[in-house]
Amino acid sequence: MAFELPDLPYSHDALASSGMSEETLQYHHDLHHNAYITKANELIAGTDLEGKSLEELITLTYNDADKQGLFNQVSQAWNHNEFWHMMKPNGGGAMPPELETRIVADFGSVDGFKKAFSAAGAGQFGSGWVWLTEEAGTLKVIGTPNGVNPLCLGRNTLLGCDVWEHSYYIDYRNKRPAYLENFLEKLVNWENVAGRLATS
Ligand code: MN3
Repeated sequence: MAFELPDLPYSHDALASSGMSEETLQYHHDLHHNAYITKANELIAGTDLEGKSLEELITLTYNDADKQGLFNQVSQAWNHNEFWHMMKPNGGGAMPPELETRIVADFGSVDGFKKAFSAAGAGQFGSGWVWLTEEAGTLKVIGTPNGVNPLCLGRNTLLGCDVWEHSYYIDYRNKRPAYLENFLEKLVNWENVAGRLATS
């Protein structure tokens, strides 16, 4: 069965007062995210990859030089499926205590984590993502190019922020650090992050 564009878990204007406009979500979800899904379906149709999940396709294509076109589409389809749930209206604020304890243990402080996340996101050259993931039981921040995500590296995905220009150019123009700061302070759904940590 072909992949379908999932609805946003909130209305298109729900994040506007938290620093992500209705116009950004119209472009980013309805056009960009939809394009990844449409192109993935086109590349899979009629091949022996039909019927596989996005997660399976990401793992299968990541290291296959002949399938990078498909990898780009399926990884970006999955990344955005997850990304919308990592934000919520009036997000940010305090973390659930069990998550904060882990963050403080591995980054020294919540502020230390935010600085590491913002620096990795701002420092990712060109298009990509910044992630919070776990490596051998320790929380880590990593930046990845294009559609690469922690699944490709055999790791869990706790939080991700899209740093492609299409994610911030309407609201922040060229100011990626301001977009990242707003993401951490006003958009992140920390309960979602804590839930991922508890089940991964
Ligand atoms: Mn995007």
